[in-house]
Amino acid sequence: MRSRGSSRPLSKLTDARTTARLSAGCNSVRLPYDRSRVSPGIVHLGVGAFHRAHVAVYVDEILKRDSSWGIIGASLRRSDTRNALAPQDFLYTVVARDGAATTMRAIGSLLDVLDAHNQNRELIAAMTDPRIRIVSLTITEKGYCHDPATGALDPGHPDILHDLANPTAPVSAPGLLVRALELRRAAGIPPFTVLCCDNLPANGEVTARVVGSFARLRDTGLADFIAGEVAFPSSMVDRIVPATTDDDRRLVRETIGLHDAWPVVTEPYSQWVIEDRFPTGRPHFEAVGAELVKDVRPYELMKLRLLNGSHSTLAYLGYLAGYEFVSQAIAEPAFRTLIDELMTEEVMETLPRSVGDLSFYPAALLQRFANPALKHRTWQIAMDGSQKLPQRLLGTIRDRLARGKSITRAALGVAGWMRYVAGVDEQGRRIDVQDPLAKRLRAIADEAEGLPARYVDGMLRVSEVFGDELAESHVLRENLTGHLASLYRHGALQTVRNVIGV
Ligand code: CS2
Repeated sequence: MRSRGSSRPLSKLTDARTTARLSAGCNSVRLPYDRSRVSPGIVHLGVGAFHRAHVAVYVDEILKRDSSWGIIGASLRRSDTRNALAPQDFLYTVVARDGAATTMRAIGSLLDVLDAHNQNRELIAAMTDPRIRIVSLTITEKGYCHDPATGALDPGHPDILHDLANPTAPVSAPGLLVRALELRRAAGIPPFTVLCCDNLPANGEVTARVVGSFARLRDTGLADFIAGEVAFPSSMVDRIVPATTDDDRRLVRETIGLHDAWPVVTEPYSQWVIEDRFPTGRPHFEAVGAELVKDVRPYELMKLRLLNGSHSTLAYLGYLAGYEFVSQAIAEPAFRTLIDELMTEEVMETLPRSVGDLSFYPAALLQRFANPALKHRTWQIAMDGSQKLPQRLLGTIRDRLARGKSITRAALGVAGWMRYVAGVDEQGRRIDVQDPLAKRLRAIADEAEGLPARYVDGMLRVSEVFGDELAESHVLRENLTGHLASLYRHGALQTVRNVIGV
Protein backbone atom coordinates (compact mmCIF):
# COMPACT_ATOMS: atom_id res chain seq x y z
CA MET A 1 0.00 0.00 0.00
CA ARG A 2 1.25 3.45 -0.88
CA SER A 3 1.99 5.64 2.12
CA ARG A 4 1.12 9.29 1.86
CA GLY A 5 2.76 12.03 3.91
CA SER A 6 0.57 15.06 4.52
CA SER A 7 3.27 17.15 2.79
CA ARG A 8 2.58 15.26 -0.47
CA PRO A 9 -1.13 14.65 -0.32
CA LEU A 10 -1.66 14.64 -4.04
CA SER A 11 1.44 12.99 -5.47
CA LYS A 12 0.83 11.49 -8.87
CA LEU A 13 0.27 7.79 -9.05
CA THR A 14 2.64 5.64 -11.06
CA ASP A 15 0.76 2.42 -11.29
CA ALA A 16 1.77 1.01 -14.63
CA ARG A 17 2.34 -2.24 -12.81
CA THR A 18 -1.28 -2.61 -11.76
CA THR A 19 -2.61 -1.35 -15.06
CA ALA A 20 -0.56 -3.98 -16.82
CA ARG A 21 -1.82 -6.62 -14.42
CA LEU A 22 -5.45 -5.69 -14.94
CA SER A 23 -5.11 -5.59 -18.68
CA ALA A 24 -3.10 -8.81 -19.00
CA GLY A 25 -4.79 -11.34 -21.22
CA CYS A 26 -8.11 -9.56 -21.46
CA ASN A 27 -8.85 -7.08 -24.20
CA SER A 28 -12.12 -5.87 -22.74
CA VAL A 29 -10.52 -4.67 -19.51
CA ARG A 30 -7.84 -2.08 -20.07
CA LEU A 31 -7.31 1.63 -19.64
CA PRO A 32 -7.27 3.65 -22.83
CA TYR A 33 -5.06 6.40 -21.37
CA ASP A 34 -1.75 6.70 -19.56
CA ARG A 35 -2.76 6.78 -15.92
CA SER A 36 0.67 7.89 -14.74
CA ARG A 37 -0.02 11.27 -16.38
CA VAL A 38 -3.35 11.83 -14.63
CA SER A 39 -3.48 14.56 -12.02
CA PRO A 40 -6.36 15.27 -9.63
CA GLY A 41 -8.97 17.90 -10.45
CA ILE A 42 -11.94 16.60 -8.42
CA VAL A 43 -12.39 15.60 -4.80
CA HIS A 44 -15.40 13.37 -4.39
CA LEU A 45 -17.04 12.89 -0.99
CA GLY A 46 -18.86 9.57 -0.61
CA VAL A 47 -17.12 6.95 -2.76
CA GLY A 48 -19.85 4.32 -2.69
CA ALA A 49 -20.84 1.89 -5.42
CA PHE A 50 -23.02 4.51 -7.08
CA HIS A 51 -20.20 7.01 -7.53
CA ARG A 52 -17.86 4.36 -8.86
CA ALA A 53 -20.41 3.28 -11.47
CA HIS A 54 -21.53 6.78 -12.40
CA VAL A 55 -19.44 9.98 -12.07
CA ALA A 56 -16.18 8.02 -11.96
CA VAL A 57 -17.09 6.37 -15.28
CA TYR A 58 -17.86 9.71 -16.99
CA VAL A 59 -14.57 11.07 -15.65
CA ASP A 60 -12.76 7.96 -16.86
CA GLU A 61 -13.95 8.85 -20.38
CA ILE A 62 -12.81 12.45 -19.85
CA LEU A 63 -9.31 11.26 -19.01
CA LYS A 64 -8.86 10.02 -22.58
CA ARG A 65 -8.85 13.65 -23.68
CA ASP A 66 -7.86 15.64 -20.59
CA SER A 67 -5.68 14.16 -17.87
CA SER A 68 -6.22 16.97 -15.35
CA TRP A 69 -9.48 15.68 -13.87
CA GLY A 70 -8.56 12.61 -11.83
CA ILE A 71 -10.61 12.00 -8.68
CA ILE A 72 -9.45 11.89 -5.08
CA GLY A 73 -12.27 10.08 -3.30
CA ALA A 74 -13.20 10.20 0.35
CA SER A 75 -15.31 7.92 2.52
CA LEU A 76 -17.09 9.80 5.27
CA ARG A 77 -18.31 6.86 7.28
CA ARG A 78 -16.29 3.71 6.68
CA SER A 79 -12.81 2.72 5.68
CA ASP A 80 -13.75 -0.46 3.81
CA THR A 81 -13.61 1.10 0.34
CA ARG A 82 -10.09 2.38 0.91
CA ASN A 83 -8.98 -0.92 2.42
CA ALA A 84 -10.28 -2.89 -0.54
CA LEU A 85 -9.05 -0.59 -3.30
CA ALA A 86 -5.66 0.61 -2.02
CA PRO A 87 -3.88 -2.71 -2.72
CA GLN A 88 -5.09 -2.51 -6.34
CA ASP A 89 -4.11 1.15 -6.73
CA PHE A 90 -7.77 2.19 -6.69
CA LEU A 91 -8.44 0.52 -10.03
CA TYR A 92 -11.63 -1.51 -10.21
CA THR A 93 -13.98 -3.11 -12.69
CA VAL A 94 -17.39 -1.83 -13.70
CA VAL A 95 -19.65 -4.60 -14.93
CA ALA A 96 -22.72 -3.52 -16.91
CA ARG A 97 -25.35 -6.23 -17.18
CA ASP A 98 -28.80 -6.91 -18.45
CA GLY A 99 -30.50 -10.06 -19.62
CA ALA A 100 -28.73 -9.91 -22.98
CA ALA A 101 -25.15 -8.90 -22.32
CA THR A 102 -22.38 -8.39 -19.81
CA THR A 103 -19.56 -5.92 -20.44
CA MET A 104 -16.62 -5.17 -18.20
CA ARG A 105 -14.19 -2.29 -18.13
CA ALA A 106 -11.48 -1.13 -15.77
CA ILE A 107 -11.91 2.33 -14.30
CA GLY A 108 -8.80 4.33 -13.50
CA SER A 109 -10.24 7.77 -12.69
CA LEU A 110 -10.11 7.20 -8.95
CA LEU A 111 -6.57 8.04 -7.88
CA ASP A 112 -6.95 7.59 -4.16
CA VAL A 113 -9.60 7.07 -1.49
CA LEU A 114 -9.13 8.84 1.82
CA ASP A 115 -10.83 7.95 5.06
CA ALA A 116 -12.33 11.19 6.38
CA HIS A 117 -11.82 10.11 9.99
CA ASN A 118 -8.35 8.58 9.96
CA GLN A 119 -6.99 10.80 7.17
CA ASN A 120 -8.78 13.99 8.00
CA ARG A 121 -5.77 16.25 7.46
CA GLU A 122 -4.93 14.64 4.13
CA LEU A 123 -8.51 15.05 2.98
CA ILE A 124 -8.64 18.72 3.91
CA ALA A 125 -5.25 19.24 2.26
CA ALA A 126 -6.58 17.59 -0.90
CA MET A 127 -9.66 19.83 -0.87
CA THR A 128 -7.39 22.84 -0.49
CA ASP A 129 -5.08 21.89 -3.37
CA PRO A 130 -5.33 24.55 -6.14
CA ARG A 131 -5.60 21.80 -8.77
CA ILE A 132 -8.94 20.76 -7.30
CA ARG A 133 -11.65 22.75 -9.07
CA ILE A 134 -14.69 20.64 -8.24
CA VAL A 135 -15.78 18.91 -5.04
CA SER A 136 -18.60 16.53 -5.88
CA LEU A 137 -20.81 14.62 -3.47
CA THR A 138 -22.77 11.37 -3.22
CA ILE A 139 -23.18 11.19 0.52
CA THR A 140 -26.81 9.95 0.43
CA GLU A 141 -29.77 11.94 1.67
CA LYS A 142 -28.81 11.73 5.32
CA GLY A 143 -25.32 13.10 4.67
CA TYR A 144 -26.75 16.61 4.35
CA CYS A 145 -27.60 16.75 8.07
CA HIS A 146 -30.81 18.48 7.13
CA ASP A 147 -34.51 18.33 7.79
CA PRO A 148 -35.78 16.35 4.78
CA ALA A 149 -39.18 18.07 4.76
CA THR A 150 -37.79 21.62 4.61
CA GLY A 151 -34.24 21.17 3.35
CA ALA A 152 -32.88 23.30 6.23
CA LEU A 153 -29.73 22.35 8.16
CA ASP A 154 -30.45 20.58 11.43
CA PRO A 155 -28.26 22.54 13.87
CA GLY A 156 -28.74 19.82 16.51
CA HIS A 157 -27.44 17.01 14.28
CA PRO A 158 -24.65 15.15 16.13
CA ASP A 159 -22.15 15.60 13.26
CA ILE A 160 -22.92 19.32 13.05
CA LEU A 161 -22.47 19.71 16.81
CA HIS A 162 -19.18 17.83 16.49
CA ASP A 163 -17.97 20.07 13.65
CA LEU A 164 -18.97 23.29 15.41
CA ALA A 165 -16.90 22.16 18.38
CA ASN A 166 -14.03 20.95 16.13
CA PRO A 167 -14.08 23.24 13.10
CA THR A 168 -10.55 22.27 11.99
CA ALA A 169 -11.23 18.52 12.08
CA PRO A 170 -14.74 18.21 10.67
CA VAL A 171 -16.48 14.91 9.89
CA SER A 172 -19.65 16.05 8.12
CA ALA A 173 -19.84 17.11 4.48
CA PRO A 174 -20.91 20.70 5.36
CA GLY A 175 -18.08 20.87 7.91
CA LEU A 176 -15.47 19.61 5.43
CA LEU A 177 -16.61 21.91 2.64
CA VAL A 178 -16.65 24.98 4.89
CA ARG A 179 -13.24 24.22 6.36
CA ALA A 180 -11.65 23.70 2.94
CA LEU A 181 -13.27 26.86 1.55
CA GLU A 182 -12.04 28.79 4.59
CA LEU A 183 -8.46 27.60 4.02
CA ARG A 184 -8.60 28.35 0.30
CA ARG A 185 -9.91 31.81 0.99
CA ALA A 186 -7.14 32.46 3.53
CA ALA A 187 -4.51 31.23 1.06
CA GLY A 188 -5.95 33.23 -1.84
CA ILE A 189 -6.86 30.06 -3.77
CA PRO A 190 -10.09 30.39 -5.76
CA PRO A 191 -12.93 28.30 -4.33
CA PHE A 192 -13.96 25.04 -5.93
CA THR A 193 -17.41 24.41 -7.36
CA VAL A 194 -19.58 22.13 -5.22
CA LEU A 195 -21.38 19.55 -7.38
CA CYS A 196 -24.13 17.61 -5.63
CA CYS A 197 -24.91 14.21 -7.16
CA ASP A 198 -27.46 12.94 -4.65
CA ASN A 199 -31.13 12.12 -5.18
CA LEU A 200 -32.55 15.34 -3.75
CA PRO A 201 -34.71 17.92 -5.49
CA ALA A 202 -32.85 21.16 -6.27
CA ASN A 203 -29.84 19.36 -4.85
CA GLY A 204 -27.44 22.25 -5.53
CA GLU A 205 -29.70 24.63 -3.61
CA VAL A 206 -30.05 22.19 -0.73
CA THR A 207 -26.26 21.84 -0.57
CA ALA A 208 -25.76 25.61 -0.74
CA ARG A 209 -28.30 26.06 2.04
CA VAL A 210 -26.79 23.56 4.47
CA VAL A 211 -23.22 24.68 3.73
CA GLY A 212 -24.24 28.35 4.04
CA SER A 213 -26.10 27.75 7.31
CA PHE A 214 -23.22 25.81 8.77
CA ALA A 215 -20.74 28.53 7.74
CA ARG A 216 -22.97 31.18 9.30
CA LEU A 217 -22.94 29.31 12.60
CA ARG A 218 -19.14 29.50 12.45
CA ASP A 219 -18.31 32.88 10.93
CA THR A 220 -20.59 35.34 9.12
CA GLY A 221 -17.75 36.73 6.97
CA LEU A 222 -17.00 33.24 5.70
CA ALA A 223 -20.71 32.62 5.11
CA ASP A 224 -20.92 35.83 3.02
CA PHE A 225 -17.85 34.79 1.04
CA ILE A 226 -19.39 31.37 0.28
CA ALA A 227 -22.74 32.91 -0.67
CA GLY A 228 -21.02 35.33 -3.05
CA GLU A 229 -18.21 33.24 -4.52
CA VAL A 230 -19.05 29.55 -4.52
CA ALA A 231 -21.20 27.88 -7.19
CA PHE A 232 -23.47 24.96 -6.26
CA PRO A 233 -24.88 23.65 -9.55
CA SER A 234 -27.62 21.04 -9.33
CA SER A 235 -27.43 17.72 -11.12
CA MET A 236 -29.70 14.77 -11.76
CA VAL A 237 -27.97 11.41 -11.61
CA ASP A 238 -29.35 8.08 -12.70
CA ARG A 239 -27.92 4.58 -12.78
CA ILE A 240 -29.14 1.58 -10.81
CA VAL A 241 -26.20 0.20 -8.83
CA PRO A 242 -26.90 -2.54 -6.28
CA ALA A 243 -24.41 -3.28 -3.51
CA THR A 244 -21.57 -5.58 -4.65
CA THR A 245 -21.82 -9.23 -3.64
CA ASP A 246 -19.34 -12.13 -3.52
CA ASP A 247 -21.07 -13.54 -6.60
CA ASP A 248 -20.10 -10.34 -8.43
CA ARG A 249 -16.48 -10.77 -7.39
CA ARG A 250 -16.57 -14.34 -8.60
CA LEU A 251 -18.06 -13.30 -11.95
CA VAL A 252 -15.22 -10.80 -12.47
CA ARG A 253 -12.56 -13.28 -11.44
CA GLU A 254 -13.93 -15.96 -13.75
CA THR A 255 -14.24 -13.54 -16.67
CA ILE A 256 -10.99 -11.60 -16.49
CA GLY A 257 -8.90 -14.02 -14.48
CA LEU A 258 -8.02 -11.41 -11.82
CA HIS A 259 -9.23 -10.83 -8.33
CA ASP A 260 -10.94 -7.46 -7.95
CA ALA A 261 -11.75 -6.89 -4.27
CA TRP A 262 -14.49 -4.37 -5.06
CA PRO A 263 -15.97 -4.35 -8.52
CA VAL A 264 -19.33 -2.67 -9.13
CA VAL A 265 -22.17 -4.26 -11.04
CA THR A 266 -24.70 -2.00 -12.70
CA GLU A 267 -27.12 -1.69 -15.62
CA PRO A 268 -26.07 -0.48 -19.10
CA TYR A 269 -28.23 2.68 -18.71
CA SER A 270 -26.72 5.84 -17.29
CA GLN A 271 -27.87 9.46 -17.25
CA TRP A 272 -26.38 12.67 -15.86
CA VAL A 273 -28.00 16.07 -16.33
CA ILE A 274 -25.93 18.94 -14.97
CA GLU A 275 -26.69 22.60 -14.45
CA ASP A 276 -23.98 24.41 -16.36
CA ARG A 277 -22.57 26.71 -13.69
CA PHE A 278 -18.85 26.08 -13.10
CA PRO A 279 -17.04 29.41 -12.69
CA THR A 280 -13.81 27.58 -11.84
CA GLY A 281 -13.90 25.35 -14.91
CA ARG A 282 -15.15 21.86 -15.61
CA PRO A 283 -14.37 18.84 -17.74
CA HIS A 284 -15.97 18.65 -21.17
CA PHE A 285 -18.77 16.52 -19.71
CA GLU A 286 -21.02 16.93 -22.76
CA ALA A 287 -18.42 15.10 -24.83
CA VAL A 288 -18.84 11.97 -22.71
CA GLY A 289 -22.61 11.71 -22.62
CA ALA A 290 -23.72 14.09 -19.86
CA GLU A 291 -26.36 16.73 -20.63
CA LEU A 292 -25.51 20.29 -19.62
CA VAL A 293 -28.62 22.40 -19.11
CA LYS A 294 -29.70 25.69 -17.59
CA ASP A 295 -32.33 24.25 -15.28
CA VAL A 296 -32.12 20.73 -13.86
CA ARG A 297 -35.29 20.90 -11.77
CA PRO A 298 -37.68 19.32 -14.28
CA TYR A 299 -35.28 16.40 -14.77
CA GLU A 300 -34.86 15.94 -11.03
CA LEU A 301 -38.62 15.89 -10.44
CA MET A 302 -39.10 13.43 -13.26
CA LYS A 303 -36.45 11.07 -11.98
CA LEU A 304 -37.18 11.33 -8.27
CA ARG A 305 -40.92 10.90 -8.63
CA LEU A 306 -41.01 8.30 -11.41
CA LEU A 307 -37.94 6.19 -10.75
CA ASN A 308 -37.21 6.65 -7.07
CA GLY A 309 -40.88 6.94 -6.04
CA SER A 310 -41.56 3.63 -7.80
CA HIS A 311 -38.42 2.11 -6.34
CA SER A 312 -39.39 2.95 -2.76
CA THR A 313 -42.95 1.74 -3.28
CA LEU A 314 -41.63 -1.55 -4.69
CA ALA A 315 -39.07 -1.82 -1.92
CA TYR A 316 -41.50 -1.60 1.03
CA LEU A 317 -44.40 -3.51 -0.46
CA GLY A 318 -42.10 -5.98 -2.20
CA TYR A 319 -40.13 -6.68 0.95
CA LEU A 320 -43.35 -7.22 2.91
CA ALA A 321 -44.64 -9.58 0.22
CA GLY A 322 -41.45 -11.64 0.56
CA TYR A 323 -39.48 -10.49 -2.51
CA GLU A 324 -35.77 -10.17 -1.94
CA PHE A 325 -34.97 -8.43 -5.22
CA VAL A 326 -36.64 -5.68 -7.25
CA SER A 327 -36.62 -7.87 -10.36
CA GLN A 328 -38.66 -10.50 -8.50
CA ALA A 329 -41.20 -7.99 -7.20
CA ILE A 330 -41.75 -6.40 -10.61
CA ALA A 331 -42.21 -9.85 -12.16
CA GLU A 332 -45.38 -10.20 -10.08
CA PRO A 333 -48.13 -8.85 -12.39
CA ALA A 334 -49.99 -7.04 -9.60
CA PHE A 335 -46.87 -5.13 -8.58
CA ARG A 336 -46.05 -4.30 -12.15
CA THR A 337 -49.54 -2.90 -12.70
CA LEU A 338 -49.42 -0.91 -9.47
CA ILE A 339 -46.08 0.69 -10.42
CA ASP A 340 -47.24 1.35 -13.95
CA GLU A 341 -50.40 3.02 -12.66
CA LEU A 342 -48.50 4.97 -10.01
CA MET A 343 -46.37 6.47 -12.76
CA THR A 344 -48.92 6.97 -15.51
CA GLU A 345 -52.04 7.77 -13.45
CA GLU A 346 -50.57 9.72 -10.56
CA VAL A 347 -47.00 10.98 -11.05
CA MET A 348 -46.91 11.98 -14.72
CA GLU A 349 -49.39 14.84 -14.54
CA THR A 350 -47.53 16.44 -11.64
CA LEU A 351 -44.40 16.87 -13.77
CA PRO A 352 -43.55 20.13 -15.53
CA ARG A 353 -44.19 20.10 -19.27
CA SER A 354 -40.76 21.58 -19.94
CA VAL A 355 -39.22 18.16 -19.50
CA GLY A 356 -40.68 17.14 -22.88
CA ASP A 357 -42.47 14.00 -24.00
CA LEU A 358 -42.17 11.42 -21.25
CA SER A 359 -44.56 8.85 -22.63
CA PHE A 360 -41.71 6.38 -23.19
CA TYR A 361 -40.31 6.72 -19.66
CA PRO A 362 -42.60 4.48 -17.53
CA ALA A 363 -42.20 1.49 -19.87
CA ALA A 364 -38.45 2.04 -19.97
CA LEU A 365 -38.35 2.10 -16.17
CA LEU A 366 -40.39 -1.08 -15.86
CA GLN A 367 -37.87 -2.75 -18.14
CA ARG A 368 -34.94 -1.47 -16.09
CA PHE A 369 -36.54 -2.69 -12.84
CA ALA A 370 -37.06 -6.11 -14.43
CA ASN A 371 -33.34 -6.47 -15.33
CA PRO A 372 -32.76 -10.05 -14.14
CA ALA A 373 -28.99 -9.64 -13.97
CA LEU A 374 -29.19 -7.04 -11.17
CA LYS A 375 -29.55 -8.39 -7.67
CA HIS A 376 -31.00 -5.20 -6.22
CA ARG A 377 -32.32 -5.96 -2.78
CA THR A 378 -35.63 -4.42 -1.72
CA TRP A 379 -34.06 -4.11 1.72
CA GLN A 380 -31.28 -1.91 0.31
CA ILE A 381 -33.70 0.57 -1.26
CA ALA A 382 -35.90 0.49 1.85
CA MET A 383 -33.08 2.08 3.87
CA ASP A 384 -33.42 5.66 5.09
CA GLY A 385 -37.05 6.05 4.06
CA SER A 386 -37.52 9.01 6.39
CA GLN A 387 -34.95 10.88 4.29
CA LYS A 388 -36.27 9.69 0.94
CA LEU A 389 -40.06 9.80 1.06
CA PRO A 390 -40.53 13.58 0.96
CA GLN A 391 -39.00 13.94 -2.50
CA ARG A 392 -40.03 10.52 -3.84
CA LEU A 393 -43.72 10.23 -2.92
CA LEU A 394 -44.87 13.10 -0.75
CA GLY A 395 -44.27 15.78 -3.42
CA THR A 396 -46.55 13.85 -5.78
CA ILE A 397 -49.15 13.53 -3.03
CA ARG A 398 -48.96 17.23 -2.15
CA ASP A 399 -49.36 18.33 -5.78
CA ARG A 400 -52.27 15.98 -6.37
CA LEU A 401 -54.07 16.95 -3.18
CA ALA A 402 -53.78 20.60 -4.19
CA ARG A 403 -55.63 19.74 -7.42
CA GLY A 404 -58.20 17.53 -5.69
CA LYS A 405 -56.87 14.42 -7.45
CA SER A 406 -56.74 10.89 -6.06
CA ILE A 407 -53.57 9.69 -4.33
CA THR A 408 -54.38 5.99 -3.86
CA ARG A 409 -51.20 4.45 -5.23
CA ALA A 410 -48.70 6.98 -3.92
CA ALA A 411 -50.35 6.73 -0.49
CA LEU A 412 -50.01 2.95 -0.65
CA GLY A 413 -46.26 3.39 -1.05
CA VAL A 414 -46.20 5.58 2.06
CA ALA A 415 -48.39 3.13 3.98
CA GLY A 416 -45.97 0.36 2.93
CA TRP A 417 -43.17 2.36 4.48
CA MET A 418 -45.16 2.76 7.72
CA ARG A 419 -45.89 -0.95 7.83
CA TYR A 420 -42.20 -1.73 7.16
CA VAL A 421 -40.69 0.57 9.78
CA ALA A 422 -42.95 -0.93 12.44
CA GLY A 423 -40.17 -3.54 12.32
CA VAL A 424 -41.97 -6.90 12.05
CA ASP A 425 -42.73 -8.65 8.74
CA GLU A 426 -45.82 -10.55 7.65
CA GLN A 427 -44.42 -13.77 9.11
CA GLY A 428 -43.73 -12.13 12.46
CA ARG A 429 -39.97 -11.90 11.88
CA ARG A 430 -37.95 -8.84 12.84
CA ILE A 431 -37.09 -6.43 10.01
CA ASP A 432 -33.61 -4.87 10.14
CA VAL A 433 -34.84 -1.28 9.64
CA GLN A 434 -31.97 1.04 8.71
CA ASP A 435 -33.04 4.64 9.17
CA PRO A 436 -31.76 7.58 11.22
CA LEU A 437 -35.26 7.79 12.77
CA ALA A 438 -35.70 4.01 13.16
CA LYS A 439 -36.06 4.02 16.95
CA ARG A 440 -38.54 6.85 17.02
CA LEU A 441 -40.65 5.35 14.25
CA ARG A 442 -40.68 1.99 15.98
CA ALA A 443 -41.81 3.64 19.21
CA ILE A 444 -44.71 5.31 17.39
CA ALA A 445 -45.74 1.92 16.00
CA ASP A 446 -45.53 0.32 19.44
CA GLU A 447 -47.59 3.06 21.06
CA ALA A 448 -50.33 2.64 18.45
CA GLU A 449 -50.90 -0.93 19.70
CA GLY A 450 -52.02 -2.20 16.32
CA LEU A 451 -54.58 0.55 15.68
CA PRO A 452 -53.95 1.84 12.14
CA ALA A 453 -55.61 5.25 12.72
CA ARG A 454 -53.55 5.88 15.82
CA TYR A 455 -50.37 4.77 14.07
CA VAL A 456 -51.03 7.08 11.11
CA ASP A 457 -51.72 10.00 13.47
CA GLY A 458 -48.44 9.42 15.26
CA MET A 459 -46.49 9.13 12.01
CA LEU A 460 -48.01 12.25 10.47
CA ARG A 461 -46.63 14.17 13.42
CA VAL A 462 -43.05 13.31 12.35
CA SER A 463 -42.56 16.78 10.91
CA GLU A 464 -39.10 16.05 9.43
CA VAL A 465 -40.89 13.76 7.00
CA PHE A 466 -44.35 15.23 6.52
CA GLY A 467 -43.85 18.91 7.32
CA ASP A 468 -46.86 20.75 8.74
CA GLU A 469 -49.22 20.98 5.83
CA LEU A 470 -49.58 17.31 4.85
CA ALA A 471 -50.12 16.32 8.46
CA GLU A 472 -53.40 18.28 8.29
CA SER A 473 -54.77 16.53 5.21
CA HIS A 474 -57.82 14.37 5.96
CA VAL A 475 -57.63 12.79 2.55
CA LEU A 476 -54.08 11.63 3.15
CA ARG A 477 -54.93 10.43 6.64
CA GLU A 478 -57.88 8.39 5.36
CA ASN A 479 -55.90 6.88 2.50
CA LEU A 480 -53.06 5.88 4.78
CA THR A 481 -55.32 4.45 7.45
CA GLY A 482 -57.28 2.36 4.95
CA HIS A 483 -54.14 1.03 3.30
CA LEU A 484 -52.43 0.29 6.58
CA ALA A 485 -55.44 -1.60 7.91
CA SER A 486 -55.44 -3.66 4.73
CA LEU A 487 -51.68 -4.29 4.87
CA TYR A 488 -52.07 -5.68 8.38
CA ARG A 489 -55.17 -7.67 7.61
CA HIS A 490 -54.52 -8.98 4.09
CA GLY A 491 -50.80 -8.58 3.57
CA ALA A 492 -48.99 -6.57 0.91
CA LEU A 493 -49.67 -8.69 -2.16
CA GLN A 494 -53.42 -8.90 -1.60
CA THR A 495 -53.58 -5.19 -0.76
CA VAL A 496 -51.83 -4.37 -4.04
CA ARG A 497 -54.29 -6.62 -5.89
CA ASN A 498 -57.22 -4.88 -4.22
CA VAL A 499 -55.88 -1.42 -5.06
CA ILE A 500 -55.44 -2.24 -8.75
CA GLY A 501 -58.79 -4.01 -8.75
CA VAL A 502 -57.97 -7.60 -9.64
C1 CS2 B 1 -32.57 3.69 -5.09
C2 CS2 B 1 -31.57 4.54 -5.86
O1 CS2 B 1 -31.46 2.91 -3.17
C3 CS2 B 1 -32.32 3.68 -3.60
O2 CS2 B 1 -32.96 4.40 -2.85
O3 CS2 B 1 -33.85 4.16 -5.36
O4 CS2 B 1 -30.28 4.36 -5.43
C4 CS2 B 1 -31.68 4.30 -7.38
O5 CS2 B 1 -31.22 3.00 -7.70
C5 CS2 B 1 -30.90 5.32 -8.16
O6 CS2 B 1 -31.32 6.60 -7.80
C6 CS2 B 1 -31.07 5.10 -9.66
O7 CS2 B 1 -30.56 6.18 -10.33
